[in-house]
Amino acid sequence: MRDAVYSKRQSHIVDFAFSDEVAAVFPDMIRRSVPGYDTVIPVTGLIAARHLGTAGTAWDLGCSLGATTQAILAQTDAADVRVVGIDNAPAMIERAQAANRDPRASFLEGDIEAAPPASLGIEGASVILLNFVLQFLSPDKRLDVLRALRESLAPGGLLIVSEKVANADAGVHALFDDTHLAWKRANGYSELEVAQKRTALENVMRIDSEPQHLERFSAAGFSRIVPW
Ligand code: GEK
Repeated sequence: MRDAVYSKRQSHIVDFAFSDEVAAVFPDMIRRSVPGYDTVIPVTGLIAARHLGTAGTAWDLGCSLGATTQAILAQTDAADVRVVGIDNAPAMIERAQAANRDPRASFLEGDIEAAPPASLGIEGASVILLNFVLQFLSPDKRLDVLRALRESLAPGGLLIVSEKVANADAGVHALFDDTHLAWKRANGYSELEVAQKRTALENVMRIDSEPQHLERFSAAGFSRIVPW
């Protein structure tokens, strides 16, 4: 279904939420809004599946409709692999559960910022994925969340993170930002849709620069940090 959530002029723009209206058009919304999404998801699925090998559990946090979960399972026939998707938006989890056909996948409603990983069942994880999710957590909670996730990885476990990043150089940042908006218009979003969505996301999606991310992974105790 085509995303038209911001196509009509709104007198008051409320903060963006992962509502039922958004969940219904999410695949179209994310493909037309996030450059690289159609590459990032299958490649993270491939990396995760290779790391899992013949057995183990991967946790797809902020799973939305389960695209990453399904990308992992598409890359492995191993019967003893499990993928658990967690999201705090009920509309996403209901749809992910309804569409799932793979008995190795399961989906749970849970808040990864509020709940310690063990209370969500995340323990001894082979792989944890955060695809475009950290950017929606409170900035002051991100380090604690990453620290707790590191502790819930099995020895040799892997955390895969994909994010929109800011550039520390304001001029370069403005250039990329402008290019991103042009890319959205090229994907069929009107000037009004682009502007209204931007306002709605202002307080909800707060992005960090790559050096901030690298420093935080290090502070959270990750020993090998590799940008991809
Ligand atoms: C994909 N990974 O298609 N706890 C759990 N989930 C959360 C939280 C939280 N505290 N905060 C936000 N979310 C997906 C795409 S979308 C990215 C991820 C985007 C969830 C939120 O409900 C939403 O489903 C997801 O994180 C972010 O591979 O929309 O740009």
